[in-house]
Order: sequence, then structure tokens, then C-alpha cells
Amino acid sequence: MGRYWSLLFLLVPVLGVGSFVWGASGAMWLPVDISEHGWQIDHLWNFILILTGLVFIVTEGALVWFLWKYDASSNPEPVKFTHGSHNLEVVWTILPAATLLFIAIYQMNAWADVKMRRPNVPATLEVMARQFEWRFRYPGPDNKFDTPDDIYAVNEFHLPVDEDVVVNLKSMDVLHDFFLPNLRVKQDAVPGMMIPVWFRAKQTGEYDLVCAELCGWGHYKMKGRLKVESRDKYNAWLENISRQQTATK
Ligand SMILES: [Cu+2]
Repeated sequence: MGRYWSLLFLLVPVLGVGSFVWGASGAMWLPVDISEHGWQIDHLWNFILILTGLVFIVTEGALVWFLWKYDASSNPEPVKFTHGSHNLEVVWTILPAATLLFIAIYQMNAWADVKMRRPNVPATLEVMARQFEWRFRYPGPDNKFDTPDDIYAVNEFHLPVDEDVVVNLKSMDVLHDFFLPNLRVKQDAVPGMMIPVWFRAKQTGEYDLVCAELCGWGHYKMKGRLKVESRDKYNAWLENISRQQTATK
């Protein structure tokens, strides 16, 4: 056997890269992106994946090559140790540092779009995360929160398509995370803070809302549904809930 053991290590990069290629070529890749800004996130994800993938292939290749070349049975001479190379150390410090600096600058625009350039529209709804459900509150006809005509929903919420949406995100108890995979939105809900989140859905349909922060024993069941629909249907839904609420008052 001898050096052929090193081929076992070759399986790691081959199967590792292979599973990514297989996943990406089928329907097992990222969830469908229905947001306006999502392509930026996906682009960064792909860019970083390819970059780290290349480094992975090169380092794994080097590992296997060394295993093969310096196998004990074909190298009877004892090992000679070296106390390092100053030049090499400098190179492998500067290269990753420069790469990280490049990514930091390259992603600035995406970050600004998602976290800094809030559209100039009033908040569409307030999302209150709690153990273990999502509570939604819409301002109602007067467009003001904390008034008697507020509209409430739990675990299912609706939004209009092709409109800027601002969500005021809060938590009632512990850390949660408001994650809409199809909208490429993921934001922690922090107790005591109101964090604005914004996005624009480009496609109608029904999508998942999940909690992406381990928040207690019932974390697994903390899921909701988002229905993106036309302005008319959205208005009708709001009216319908509002009518039910006033009927039970
Ligand atoms: Cu949670």
C-alpha cells in the first residue's frame, strides 16, 4: 500500500468539490431569489465561494503531493527540520490580509444597500419576535402604530409586490433572527432595540419566514409564512383582518 494511502486524502478535495458542482448544477442550490437586492448577496456569496474553493483545491493538492512524495517507505533518509522562513511568513500573512481588505472594500456597496440606504417610505409593519412565534402589526388605515385601528396577525403576513417595504423589527424576550431566505434578508431581533429592515419583493407567491437564531427549546417551530401579492389582494387581506378584529371587539 504505502504511498497509495495518500490517495485517500485526495478523496477529500475530489468529493468536496464534486458535491458543490453537483449541488450547483441541480435544484439543490440557493433558494429562488425574489428580491431586488438579492443578486448582490448572491454575487458576493459566489465570489467568496470560488475564492475559498480555489485556495482549498490548491492547499489540498499540495497536501496530497507532499504525502505522495515524502512517503516513509520510499524516503529512508531521516527528516530534516527547518526553523521557518521569514520570507514565507511575510508572504502568507500579506496575501490573506490583502484578500480580506479587497473583500471588505468590494462588498461595501452591497452592505450600504442592505443596511444603510433605507428607502424613504413609512414602515409597512412591525414584526415582534417572541418565543416561539412571529407577531405582526400593521398601522391600519390611519398609518400610525399604537392606535386602535392597528391590524394584527400571527405567523402569517402579507406584503405587496414591487413596493419598497420597511419592517420595524423587535424582540419581546430573547435574541431571534428574522430570516426570509427568498428575499436574502437576515437580521437579528434584539430585545430592547427596534431595527429597521427593508427589501422589495419582485415576485408574488408564498415564502418561508424562519428564525435563524437558536432562541430556546421551541426554536425549530418558530416559522412563519410570507405571502407576496398584488396591491389589491394585499389591501383586501388587510381589510378582511381588520373587519374580523372589529367584529370580535
Ligand atoms: Cu426565535
